[in-house]
Amino acid sequence: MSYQPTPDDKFSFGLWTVGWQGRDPFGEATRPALDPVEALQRLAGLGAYGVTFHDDDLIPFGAAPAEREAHIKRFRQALEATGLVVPMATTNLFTHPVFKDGAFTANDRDVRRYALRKTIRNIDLAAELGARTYVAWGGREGAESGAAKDVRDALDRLKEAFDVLGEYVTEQGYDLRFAIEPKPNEPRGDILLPTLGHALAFIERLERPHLYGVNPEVGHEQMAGLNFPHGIAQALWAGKLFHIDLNGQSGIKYDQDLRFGAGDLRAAFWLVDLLESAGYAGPRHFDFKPPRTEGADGVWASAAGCMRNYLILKERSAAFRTDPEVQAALRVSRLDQLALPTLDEGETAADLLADRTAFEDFDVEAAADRGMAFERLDQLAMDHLLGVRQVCNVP
Ligand code: XLS
Ligand code: MN
Ligand code: MN
Repeated sequence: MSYQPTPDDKFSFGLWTVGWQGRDPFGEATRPALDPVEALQRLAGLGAYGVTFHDDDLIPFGAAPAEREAHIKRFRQALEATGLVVPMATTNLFTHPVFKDGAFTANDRDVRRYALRKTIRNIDLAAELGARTYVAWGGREGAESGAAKDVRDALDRLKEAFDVLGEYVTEQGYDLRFAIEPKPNEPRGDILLPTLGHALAFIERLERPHLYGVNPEVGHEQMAGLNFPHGIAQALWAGKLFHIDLNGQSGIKYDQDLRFGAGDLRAAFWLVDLLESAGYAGPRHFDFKPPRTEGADGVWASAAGCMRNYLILKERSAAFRTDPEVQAALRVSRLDQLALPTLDEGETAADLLADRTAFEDFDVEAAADRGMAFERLDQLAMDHLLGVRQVCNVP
């Protein structure tokens, strides 16, 4: 297999990813600015299908209307020339100092109103460009100290903001849904909606819950020590996986945004296995940062590596799932039983209480003695991941 991506793989990249100049809290940029048009040409050449952007990635903050239009026109022409689509767009509500205390939850009311206007302006552009998902990452919605933010009031304001945006897209008739992106910290000491679970619970309190889902990022959940594939499984189970940010992270530390497959490789394997077996149909979106050690060539090698690693893991997962020994091992570990309802169809709690085999006659010790055989199953997965088992029946 060549692991050469094609548009059918639905790989997309943020303009801010390949365009990252390498500025960090301790050092200046190590790379020159990248023209979005060049980014599109290079990404299309590598086999991507889509490109995403924050408003300010495309149009410099504060650009006059004519300048804004010129940037949009050039971008549209590059989209047409390359055949790339815009599946998602988002708002930069974190770079300018006006957002230092947040955007939708800033203590200052005028800042909150400005943030909503900035977002709505880019939602109009996103809809014009055919985006179906609008991501909202609230990086500055948070605090460094206890009294600085009344979190319950802030959540009221966050709900208010999303309800206003939901009302707006509904009234405009846009075919656009929101994907909330959780992150525990960075740049704020603590960010609101820090994990997938917080975001999923929040969505249910909104006026139009069907319009909102999540955009989980690999590294963000792993920064909190959480199991990313488990979180994704719950988002899928809830019908809320609207979008995904793929990258790599090595444990609980700053947001590394490594290329996909770097960092926790086993989590990446189980993630691809889950997305592919669950039939996730959305974009495979990379939100990574080519390390600042890289020059221009390294940027494209890093972007190509994200897609290559996804395709390798997809192949490894297919080999794992179609291996007859794995299928037998799954049965030995009783995964087929987990898929069965615990009560029979129509069986009630009273029926369960009347069933002596379920309790009075149940051999607790014998059941406790049964091993689960998970170690053999996991070693089979490991062998497939490491490529030491012969690949059989790969579709
Ligand atoms: C930052 C986030 C950001 C969002 C989009 O940590 O990942 O890049 O994906 O604003
Ligand atoms: Mn990140
Ligand atoms: Mn992200």
